[in-house]
Amino acid sequence: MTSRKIAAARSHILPFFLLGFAVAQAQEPPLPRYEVKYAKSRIEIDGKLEDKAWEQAGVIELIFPFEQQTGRKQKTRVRLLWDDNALYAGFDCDDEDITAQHVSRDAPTYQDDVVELFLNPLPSQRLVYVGMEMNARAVMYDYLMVSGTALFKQFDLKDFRLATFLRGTLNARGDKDEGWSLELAIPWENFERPVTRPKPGVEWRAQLSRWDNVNPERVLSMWSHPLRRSASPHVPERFGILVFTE
Ligand SMILES: [Ca+2]
Ligand SMILES: [Ca+2]
Ligand SMILES: [Ca+2]
Repeated sequence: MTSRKIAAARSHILPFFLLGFAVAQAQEPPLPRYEVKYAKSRIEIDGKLEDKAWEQAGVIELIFPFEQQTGRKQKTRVRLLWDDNALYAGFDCDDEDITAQHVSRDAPTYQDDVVELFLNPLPSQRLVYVGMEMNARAVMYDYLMVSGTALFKQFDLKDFRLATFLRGTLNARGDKDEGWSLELAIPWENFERPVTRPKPGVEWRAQLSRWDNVNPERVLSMWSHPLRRSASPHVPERFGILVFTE
């Protein structure tokens, strides 16, 4: 093709390309928002979401963004709360077969039945966020993620409290379990300088996710759709918005 023909072809292609782009923009689902309410009473971190305070919190149900994953789609409900001391997360997982092998801090818990919380406490930047991947045995894998590629697992959260409660048997594959739940408290000190503990109206960014079932039936469910074909939750520009309220 001569350069003149290419230029002519481009002049036809360009408007269609722009149209496609505009359609893609219009269809992009908005980022989900969640009101993190102030806990009016004490939360006991025992893995059971039976504390009075949890009744105040709105419920997020994770979605299944990846059509190529054909394993069992088991539901997960997540709640968040805060108070002067900490951010609280409660995950409630339906699960017919609870499995988790890893038992030590920073082991690859993402290979187990695991729930994940990614927190960006400084939404003016998208370079760095804190990742927490917690399995059904209440084992924490925490790290700083930088640029979506460099994962610093020597980063350790201070004084967090974490517990799970299993409604079923762990790693006993022949029976039918009901599910498991997880409670987490993260003291605000972990984010201080440059971030301070939130005041009402402050917004942070976050993703919530869960890996479930055993290979090759692994299924990833999430809060905010990552708009990617590959099953990875590490898409910080698609993190949802947390709004702290009274
Ligand atoms: Ca509790
Ligand atoms: Ca760590
Ligand atoms: Ca499972």
